[in-house]
Amino acid sequence: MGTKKKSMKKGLMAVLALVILMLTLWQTSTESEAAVQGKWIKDSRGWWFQFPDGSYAKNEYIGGYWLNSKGWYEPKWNGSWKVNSTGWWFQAGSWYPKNQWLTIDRKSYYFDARGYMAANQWIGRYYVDKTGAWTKTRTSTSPIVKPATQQLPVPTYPAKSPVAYGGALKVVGTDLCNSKGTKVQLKGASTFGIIWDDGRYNINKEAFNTLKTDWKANMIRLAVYTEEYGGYCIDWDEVQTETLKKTIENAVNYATQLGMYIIIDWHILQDNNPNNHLNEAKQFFADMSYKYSNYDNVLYEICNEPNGSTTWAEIKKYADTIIPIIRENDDDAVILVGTPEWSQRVDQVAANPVALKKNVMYVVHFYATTHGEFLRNRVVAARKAGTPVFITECSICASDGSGTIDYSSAEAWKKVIKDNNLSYACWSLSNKNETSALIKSSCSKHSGWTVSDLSETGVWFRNMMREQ
Ligand code: IDC
Repeated sequence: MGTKKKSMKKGLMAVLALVILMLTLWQTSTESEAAVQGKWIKDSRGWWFQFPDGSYAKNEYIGGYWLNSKGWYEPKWNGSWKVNSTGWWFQAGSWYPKNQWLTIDRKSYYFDARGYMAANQWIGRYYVDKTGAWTKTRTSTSPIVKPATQQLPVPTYPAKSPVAYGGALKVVGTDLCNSKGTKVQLKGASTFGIIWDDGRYNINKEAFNTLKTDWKANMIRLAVYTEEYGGYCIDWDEVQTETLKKTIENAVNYATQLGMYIIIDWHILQDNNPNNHLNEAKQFFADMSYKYSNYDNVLYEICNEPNGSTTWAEIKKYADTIIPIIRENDDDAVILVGTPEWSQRVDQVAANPVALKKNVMYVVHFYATTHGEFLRNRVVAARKAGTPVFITECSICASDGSGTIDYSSAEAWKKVIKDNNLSYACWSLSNKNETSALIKSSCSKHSGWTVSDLSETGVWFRNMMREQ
């Protein structure tokens, strides 16, 4: 019995040794596979590294050894990767790269101001993946429209917030999904015109937080009018344009700090056709998409409500101009495209959708008293035909933003929204004396609204958001 046990033990040891040997061999072979192809060569001047195609390493690290601008190995710069709880960096003696690119083992890495390796973000025109290696460059060598903004680094969202859960959104089939591909519903409120007194003071972090915590909203839509009074395309003096830009920046910051999604809405209206301010739109979306290319929570609505005689073909032409500009800077942000007749013709899209379809949705707006069954049917039919639909603006009164509320039409819309898991933003976060204003005109608070501070419309939407 004793000897049998001993020999069994011996056998086990032999197997174990074999496994260890195999593992070691496997590891060495994968390591050598991962190593840079080429060979070290020594001549009278010193060491250099030659690649299989005959060229040689210059201004880069190979296996921790620095090859200088002439291609010679410089022993004093020997370096290696380091990691701590914040991230990775590369250390050579007391030196480490900061605010710069560095080529290490044939891959380009970017190191931020503190020296940490950047990952999953755009650095100017270049994208670094999760390993930190540069993987792609903006589509054209010089941008279609040069952004006049600074690019911001990847922000942090509060734990357990909607954006911390949802991440970068994507469109799968006709549905809006989170980064893992599970269906999501964005719901929230649209601001009033961002410069208008009846709503501008409600653009503050506490107000957004009231919507988030009390209404259960996960999104804000920011109405940047283009041609109406105070619009972005109106020839105002410098200071006022700067005020608009600052308001947009503040709003994005508040939403980001709360972990909410935010739609930047190019609110065309009296300008009928988005092509009327094409140049301004090109620059605006180049600026925004560059500035926020590292923000997973920003969505772009490129034309609120084309109207008058504007056709879908004209809107598509506009969209096919603006979308590539956004895509140069941000290849996955969700883009929302308005439709003819004040964004009611989602039914016209399927026959001729935009060219770059990835993460694009089409916009429908409803005002329940004016827009009944016919528009609900269009929404359902459009989805059946393969068109992703997003309701970026709606209310339960008439389409002039006032008049009476049609509760039964409103309930029917609620059902369509629920049945199709549609995302929606209600109009608007203002206390103007009109039915669509969510706050009573007698209420002068700019955040922390209680139910008694809300208009009938406000109460209805708050209930709906808390329910679904
Ligand atoms: C309305 C505002 C109103 C303002 C007007 C300016 O509610 O106070 O005077 O704009 O033209 C929309 C538009 C939205 C409208 C809203 C109500 O997108 O800008 O806001 N509406 O008319 N489409 C349908 C209704």
